[in-house]
Parts: sequence; structure tokens; C-alpha cells
Amino acid sequence: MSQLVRYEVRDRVAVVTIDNPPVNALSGGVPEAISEAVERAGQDPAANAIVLIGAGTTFIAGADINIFKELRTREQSIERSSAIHARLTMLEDASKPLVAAIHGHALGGGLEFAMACHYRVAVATARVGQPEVHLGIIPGAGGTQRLPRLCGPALALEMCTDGRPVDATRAREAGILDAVIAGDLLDGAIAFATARAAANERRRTRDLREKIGDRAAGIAACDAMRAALGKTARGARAPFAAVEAIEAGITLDFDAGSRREMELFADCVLSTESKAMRHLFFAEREVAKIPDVPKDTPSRKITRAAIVGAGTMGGGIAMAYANAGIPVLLKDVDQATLDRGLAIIRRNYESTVSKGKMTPEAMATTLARITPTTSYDGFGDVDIAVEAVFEHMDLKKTTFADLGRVTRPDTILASNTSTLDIDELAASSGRPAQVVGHHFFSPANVMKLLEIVRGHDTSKDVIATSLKLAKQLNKVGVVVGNCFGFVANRMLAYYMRESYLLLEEGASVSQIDNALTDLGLPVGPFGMQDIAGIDVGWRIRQHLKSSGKTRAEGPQSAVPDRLYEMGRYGQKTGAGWYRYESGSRTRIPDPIVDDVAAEEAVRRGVTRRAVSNEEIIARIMTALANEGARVLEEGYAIRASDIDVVYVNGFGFPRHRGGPMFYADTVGLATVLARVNEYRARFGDYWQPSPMLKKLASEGRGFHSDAE
Ligand code: 3H9
Repeated sequence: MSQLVRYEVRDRVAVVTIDNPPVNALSGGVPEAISEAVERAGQDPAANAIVLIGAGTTFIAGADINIFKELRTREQSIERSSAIHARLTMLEDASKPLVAAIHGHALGGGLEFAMACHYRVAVATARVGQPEVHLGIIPGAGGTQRLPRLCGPALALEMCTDGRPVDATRAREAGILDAVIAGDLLDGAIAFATARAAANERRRTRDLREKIGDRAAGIAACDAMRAALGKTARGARAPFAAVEAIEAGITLDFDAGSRREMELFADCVLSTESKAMRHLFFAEREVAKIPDVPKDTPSRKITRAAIVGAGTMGGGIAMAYANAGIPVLLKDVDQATLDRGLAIIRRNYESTVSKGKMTPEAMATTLARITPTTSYDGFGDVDIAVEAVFEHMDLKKTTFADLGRVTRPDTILASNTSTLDIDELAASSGRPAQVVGHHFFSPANVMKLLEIVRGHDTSKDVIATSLKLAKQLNKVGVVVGNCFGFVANRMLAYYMRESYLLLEEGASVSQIDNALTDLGLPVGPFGMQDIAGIDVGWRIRQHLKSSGKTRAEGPQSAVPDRLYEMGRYGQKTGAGWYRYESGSRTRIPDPIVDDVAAEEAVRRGVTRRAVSNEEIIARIMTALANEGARVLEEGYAIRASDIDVVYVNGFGFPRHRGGPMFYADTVGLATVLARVNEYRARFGDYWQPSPMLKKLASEGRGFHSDAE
């Protein structure tokens, strides 16, 4: 018997234990060993029933995601799925009651194995789910057929399209689990299995039809889900394929439904969408691995925090800490400013409560973790102080000098600056080893990205602590280097440059925004700026101008400055790139902006023309990839995949496109390079291919090795 699966008999029950750390994924050998053990139990006179359980922290986290890249053709994929379906049918046909005992997670293929058992029991903390959609695929081992048979189409549709696992209580109520075990899981599972054996009971999920219910109602539920996905999953394919497979389970028998699932799975697993999402799965885990900061680097426990600055960012950061259960001091210069900041925080929580996503009690507890203050009293007790004052170097330097004085020598001092030099701030604190950038993205309590900016002297334990803290705050921490704008905003300057220039050349604000939302972004560049504030960009440009710099080389469009001068700061002033009716966030195109763009085009001698959507996407994405390559070759990002993680989590770059660097790989770097050269010929020498782009393109390689 393989080491991956252990077999023993306890109290006349065969216990089959999967032991494939870290998460008992169904890698090669595991499914085979499970079947072998179940077969052996069937013939073992010492066993009356069988329990399938996982060793370590979890039941089974699903198929080994690495194996999908071995699938090259539809036929090959269908053949593999067919083999696994047959294996599960064999388990389901076991001659003795077969009980899955679940702790940790039963996800994807893990839940599919559990559903092929006759019964499922779990500890109260267990979670079960079909998260395949997050990998651009659908359940491929009968999940779309067995799940509706256990819990009905409505919950099956929800689980297979949003991919979120459900907890044991809900799974029990819905019929996915048969019992929640209060004491020891294995003891409980053995007792459960023994009782089933005594009653001579075995229940095959594939034989159940009752929960599937009325055919017309099932089809209507599928139609309703498709309509909902039309709004929330635009551009993605897997959620729709999951609906189709479940619908097949409603309208066809088990075998025909399974066959349809295999075909749909094959189409999905071979898609670019799935490659992109699998790339991100590993990228988001790789990102925490810093070559010179090993896993065992000591880190500090963050139990108390302080934030300086109760504005939009400071308030959002305070909420992120409070949400994570960390008490936080929130300081600003006077009571009136603090009161304003706190009122916004309170309103945000009230809105969450009104949507039913938080209880009033939880709101009260969370708010109580935020202590407003106008002094530095109490800063001597905090483990981290985050500076979130106005984006002004002198002000930030003064703040860092204060923090260096009022906090303990080991307190981490973090700056939320989006552009300024961390080393300059570090120097003012008097203890640069403790200083790091913690660049949150607005709204800081919502957006997942945390850029962890490593200064020249930032100590390794501060980096290790920042990465752990990011997880604690429910963020994805990405360690980046200290350059202007770091990774996210440095690249964004190129994204915006092309957007402004395309506008002057003749595209409209809404055409450019729509081209990007069609690509899958939640909002286009102009809509995004109307949310962030046109005044913010203006201030950064002023700061740069004072030192004779620009954010991105090439022509500097005067259109955003003209809007600023007109008092059009975006949503907050009722007008920016769009106009807004009072109290509404609906973007209404405003011909005034096109007039300004046309005037600026004349001033720069640009002849206006019709611009295609393809050109908009190609120009903007090429600018991003080329600058991303520069960021990489200059060492400000560790890996190309880190840049993808930054863009997906910071700006909502569509996951099914894998991030800007992965997207460039799918376009082909030879094409990306050809475009840079074409733009140089058309627009000027400010377009220069990065040496890394040239090298990779000439070698026929991509930024990533997994973007076949
Ligand atoms: C599927 O099942 C399709 C089926 O329908 C069958 C079709 C035929 N494979 O996340 P962590 C690695 S599709 C390979 O940091 P946590 C992970 O990369 C699958 N590797 O731990 C990491 O490696 P490293 C559906 C996997 O405690 C390490 O394990 N299932 C897999 O924060 C620890 O992971 C899913 O999508 C895997 N399936 O969270 C579930 N899972 O240390 C995916 C993990 O080298 N997994 N690894 O960086 C998860 O959601 C989380 O890992 C889990 C634990 C919640 C289980």
C-alpha cells in the first residue's frame, strides 16, 4: 500500500487515512491508493464499514492544481475525467457503508470524493466547497451532478459559481453533510459508520433525485443565475459552464449529465481563462516568498497599532486593523478633523450593517477598537505606527521624526505614502531599520493589495512581520522596491499617459473606459480617477514639476490639469471626467471634456481621428507590460507574477486575464515588442522597448514559464 494512504481497522471499521501533506491534494497515486484501500476494506472480514479521513490539517483540498497543465487536448481531458468518474462510481458501489470524515476543508475533488461516499460527517469548523471557478474550471469529477442531488439546485448553483465554501452547519442543514460531530472526529465517524453497518444502510448519491425537484423550476433557477452572472462575471466563462453542467444534471440522467460535465470541464481547463487563474493561484502564494527573507525569519506579533492621519486613507486603514481585531489609536491634529474621520468610519460600518453583512453588535465591538486621539499619548505601547498624513514630504518627515521619538525602539514605523521616498522618511525617524512602506489602496478597508515597500535599511524581520500582518489584515502583501510610485502607481502612470493621449487623438472618455471594462476591469481609467479624485493626481504632478520631473516620459497631456482648474475633481465635486447628478454615482458623459481634449489636441498639433477599441487596449496594455518589464529589470519587483498580483488585487485587473504581465504573454512578447516599435515610429522616441522585453521576445520566451 502506498505511503500516501494508510489502512487500519479500528472497532471493526476500516480507517483509510489520506496522508499527502500539506493539503492532501489528489496528486498522482492518491486517488488510486484510496480506491485500493476501499476495495481492500470491502474484502476485509475484520471490517464492517469504512471511514475515509485526512491526516494533518485538512480532509482533501482537491485535485493537484499542477496536473491540469499536463492536459493538452479535449479528448485527453475527457478521458482523464472519465477515469476519475469511474473511480468515484466504484467507491459509491462499495459493498460496505463508506463514510467521509471531514475536518479542515473538503474542496473541489475533495468534496467530490466525499459526495461519492455513502455518508459525510464533519467537525463544526469544517468547510466544504466547489472552488473550481476560481481556477477557471468547473468541478470535473461529478460535483455538478452529485451536489444538486444532495442540496438542491439553488445552493449547488451558488457554490459552483461563486466558489465560496460553506461551513459545516449550513452544509448539514442543506443535506451535504449527514452529521456534525461534536467530539473526536474519527471516533464519531466510526460510531456513525458502525450504526449504518448495523442497519445495513448505504446511500448512493447518484441515485437521489428528490432534491433536484421540479425540472421547470430547476431550469428557471439556472436562467436566473445566468442573468445574475451576466452582471457580476462579465467576460468569465467558467461560472456559466458550471450553470450549464448543473442544468444538464437537472434535465438529463446521471450518466448523460456527467458526460456533459466532462465536456464542459475539458473546454474550461484548456482555456486561457483557466491558465490565467491557475497562474494567479500559485502567484498569490509565491508572492510571500522573499529570496533573502527565509520562512523562519523571526517576526513580531502585532497586538496594538496607531495611525497618524484620520483622512480617507487613515480611516480606512484603522478599519482594516479594527476588522482584524487589532486595537488601534487614530490620531489627527484636532478634534474637528477626528470627528469628521470617525463619522465616515461609522457611516461605512452602518452601510455594511444595513446590507446585512455585519450585526449591530459586531459593529459596536469593532468600532470600540478604534480610539481617537489628538496626542501621541499611548504611542509608546504600540507595535506598529502607520503614517497616513497628507502626501507631502516635509509633513511626513516631521511625522516620522515624531514617531521615532514617541514610540518604542522596536516599534515598526510604516508609511502609507503612494509615491515618496521611503529612505528619506526612514532617515528622519532616526531608526531606518524599523521603517517600511505600507501602501494601502483606496478604500483601504476593502482593497486587497498591500504594497510592502522595502527601504534600503528595512530589516528582514520588519519585512517578515509585514507579510504576516498583511494576511492578518486580510490583504495580499507584495514586497516591492523603493522607486517613485513603487510598482502599482509607477506602472499606472503609463496606463494613464496612454489614456490621456488616446483621448486627445480622438477616442472619447466613455469609449476608453468601456474598452477596458469590456476587457474585464471593474472601471476604466477615467471612471477610476473620478473616484480617486483628479486633485490627487494634480498634486503629485505639481510635486514632480517642482523638481523638473514627470511620471511617465512622453507628451504630458494638459487635459487633467484643465479639469482640475475648472474645479472638476471627480465624483466629490459632481463633475470630473464625467458629470454626476446630485447624490448619484452614475457616470454621464460630458461633451465639455471632449471639447477640452479637442482644444489640447490642436495645441499639440495632433490630428484627431477615429480610434478603434483594439488600438485602445493594445496601446494601454503594451505600455503597462513594457514598464512592468522595466520595473522587473531594475529589481523593483521580485517576479513578473508579483506584478500580476499587484494589478489584480490593487486595481481589479480581471483575474481571468491573469494580470498585465500574464496578459502580455498571452498576446505574445514578439507582438508586444512589435507594437512598441510601431508606436515609436508613429508617436516618437519616448516609446522605447525595455531591454528585458527585447531579450525575452528574441528568445521566444514569455515573462512567465506557465503561460504556454
Ligand atoms: C479540483 O479539485 C478539480 C476537481 O473537480 C477534479 C477534476 C478532475 N493543488 O493555500 P495555502 C499548496 S481543482 C496543489 O498556502 P492555507 C499551495 O500552493 C482544485 N497545491 O494554505 C501551498 O504550497 P506552497 C480545487 C495546492 O492553509 C500549500 O499547498 N481546490 C493545492 O492558507 C499550502 O496552501 C482548490 O481550489 C492544490 N489543490 O489554505 C483548493 N491546494 O506552500 C485550493 C493548496 O508551496 N487550496 N496547495 O506555497 C486552497 O484553497 C487552500 O490551499 C486551502 C488551505 C484552503 C486548502
